[in-house]
Amino acid sequence: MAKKKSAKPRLVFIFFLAAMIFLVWKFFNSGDSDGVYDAINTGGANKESNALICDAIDIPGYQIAQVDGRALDVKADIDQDGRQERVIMYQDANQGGIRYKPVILKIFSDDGGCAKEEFSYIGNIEEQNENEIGDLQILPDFWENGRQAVMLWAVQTAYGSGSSNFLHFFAYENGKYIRVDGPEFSNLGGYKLNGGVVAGKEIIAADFVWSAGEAHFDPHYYKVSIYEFDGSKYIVQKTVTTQNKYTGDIDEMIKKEPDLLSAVD
Ligand SMILES: [Ca+2]
Repeated sequence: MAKKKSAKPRLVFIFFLAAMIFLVWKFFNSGDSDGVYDAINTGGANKESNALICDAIDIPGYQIAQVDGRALDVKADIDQDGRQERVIMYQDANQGGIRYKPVILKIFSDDGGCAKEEFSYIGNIEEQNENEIGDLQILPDFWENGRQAVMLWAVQTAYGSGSSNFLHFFAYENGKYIRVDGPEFSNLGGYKLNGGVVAGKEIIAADFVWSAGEAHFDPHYYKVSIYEFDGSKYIVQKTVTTQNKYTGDIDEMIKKEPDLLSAVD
């Protein structure tokens, strides 16, 4: 009777031990790459193909650009789907201080570390090579449509005394990323977002007029142009030449000559 009873608990114990060994083995074998992809692809779609569409952030020969020590690698929900995109500005990695290659802007969706390239802009328009960067900013509700815009101030320079400057704006509309070009100005000129709360509604651009006898960096008369956004592009509303000479500060021009802004609207 005692023998009959002792066989069953032993079998139960062996089965229990085998189950524990299996669970421990399973635990230590779950941390492989499949586990990582599971974490990335929280949507639960075909994980094999999703894993393959992660895009490289690095561009050979390029580095992430910096302006005043600030890396131009920012997160913002540009397409307003509730998830942040990663906006990265790249510049030629040439360390000699001279950059020949055009700047590149890329927008990635960034789902738990799996970057996917959604948009790319290469700074080479109308055969002009934008090889340096003045600034990159994310601007909220830029055109009063609730959407953010990425503003790129790109610069074409041969590292002499002159340069050409270009403003580009990128936003997401009707299912795709769009580019809207703003004013162009020289290195002695400048721009001012003058739309108030709706920053992109109006932009003032100023550029110098070279008069006889003036040196490059002397004060100049300026041509001031008012650009207004018509819903899809910027249109010059008026251009006025200043009465006084300036060094390029638009606020100073407006303060001294408020008439520059009149007759608009
Ligand atoms: Ca988004």
